[in-house]
Amino acid sequence: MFCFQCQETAKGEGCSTKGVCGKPPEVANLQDLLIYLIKGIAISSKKADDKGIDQTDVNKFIIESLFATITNGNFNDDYFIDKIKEAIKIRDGINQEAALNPEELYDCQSWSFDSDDDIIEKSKHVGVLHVDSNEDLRSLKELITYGIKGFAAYADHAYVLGYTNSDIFSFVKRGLEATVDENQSADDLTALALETGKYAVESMALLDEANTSTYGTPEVTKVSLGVGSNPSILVSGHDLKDLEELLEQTKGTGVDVYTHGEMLPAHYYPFFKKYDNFVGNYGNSWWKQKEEFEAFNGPILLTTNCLVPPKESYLDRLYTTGNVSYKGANHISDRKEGGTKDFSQLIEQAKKCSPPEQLETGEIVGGFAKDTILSYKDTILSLVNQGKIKKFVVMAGCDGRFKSREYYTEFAENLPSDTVILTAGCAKYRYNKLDLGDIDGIPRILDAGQCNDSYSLAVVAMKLQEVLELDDINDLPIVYNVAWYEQKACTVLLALLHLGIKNIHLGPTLPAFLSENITNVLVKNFNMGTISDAQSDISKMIG
Ligand code: FSO
Ligand code: SF4
Repeated sequence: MFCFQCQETAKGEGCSTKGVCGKPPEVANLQDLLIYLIKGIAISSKKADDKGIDQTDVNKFIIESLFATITNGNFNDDYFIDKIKEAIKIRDGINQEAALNPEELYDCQSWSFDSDDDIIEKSKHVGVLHVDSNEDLRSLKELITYGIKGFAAYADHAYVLGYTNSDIFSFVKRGLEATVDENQSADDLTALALETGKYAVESMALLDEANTSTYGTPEVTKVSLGVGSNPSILVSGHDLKDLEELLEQTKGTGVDVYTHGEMLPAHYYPFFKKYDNFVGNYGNSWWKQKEEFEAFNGPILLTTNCLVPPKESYLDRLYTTGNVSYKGANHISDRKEGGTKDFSQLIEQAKKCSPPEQLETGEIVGGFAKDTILSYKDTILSLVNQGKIKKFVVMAGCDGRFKSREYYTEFAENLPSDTVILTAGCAKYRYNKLDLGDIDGIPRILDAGQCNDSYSLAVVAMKLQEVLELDDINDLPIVYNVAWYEQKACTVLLALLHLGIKNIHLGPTLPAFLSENITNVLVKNFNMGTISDAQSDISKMIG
């Protein structure tokens, strides 16, 4: 195996024996093979689009498959073997319907497998290092692929809520095709990486529309951190539709529901406030889940990444759904057309469990998505004009388990009192429980929501640029200190670059998949850099 798609990759170079995330080598290889086949399907499906053949099911298969290979999502080799078999059927179906000649398309178009062992053997020879020997081209191709994986996740969430955009699907196919096109130069691929950012913005905008149209506009909300005395279910991941159906099914059962990790922002949506048993947030970001799931005592539902390979002690209480899977955990099947998922097994198990052990008390405040922040626009501009707010610091992105991430707590704690943090994603857990106070009523930490709600922060920046009549978005009093971990953060980064934002500090380390030359291109064109120590960075960024 070889995988270097996330920030925690072994030695900052690549995982080659087993993932630091716990991904077994067999699963890593099978993910490589699935991605390889998906690239072939993208080529065929693009041609079928051109012939006017309906590709709705194929589009869905492509985005779900890409999403399933994101870090910390799916650790189950059987899942990927099934997906690979399905991919072969889908590929042959398109080629037949569109009368395409597989020989002329891509080498994997003519592959077929006689057995699972055959699939496993083939999967050992299609990894990123086998496919491209030029480090710079490989680096750009991986940047594009990870950017597409990231926004495929957002497109999938929007899809589940009934929102799609054909331009996004078209770009997914065009982008994936380019990553296997030997005629693409480094310049072509660099342009395509920035174009990936355009579709990252569109996907986040689509998901924002899907979420706000379905669940209302996020509001400023206090979320309880303590626990009650009822048996309970914990929901983690990012999928709001799963949460909706779970809340509907737990109504009146005496079972409470808590959010974990990236589900925290669900509390900000008006729709979910009607459920009396939706009581609060439990624990922190994804990497602390082993202790927190143990202490929760009740069933835990993982709707998307980030899953950490579980301890035996709570495996029987762990439920996966969607494209999350772990051998030995329970799995809730997908909803049938027009139906809902069936969470009765979790609810029945919850009734037999003890209430959660209390980890914290108190509450935190969030819900500062774009409409809320912009409703304070006049107050904020007046505080900026009076010099009471000197800088906004965007600290969106992901959290991670490495000690180096303590930097972000130290950075937030030591920021001058005339700065305001804008955050989204699980990066927030490094500082969202600090008491940083407020500036004339504006809290110094404004949480917009999940990682995809980084879109909200970009919209706020664009709106402020317009109001202040600035020619360049980089003239705003906003600095960017973004933490990344997995491929959704790659998509957020590409989105920011597409919007012309420069001087982004990306940490705690730069991606291992970027070669020195490609890193230099980003430094030269966007003045992108990484972090050093908190105090020096504060002096450098805030002045
Ligand atoms: Fe975090 Fe995990 Fe949301 Fe990611 S929970 S790391 S960027 O999945 O998607 O922020
Ligand atoms: Fe390693 Fe990250 Fe890949 Fe997991 S996802 S195998 S930690 S690079």
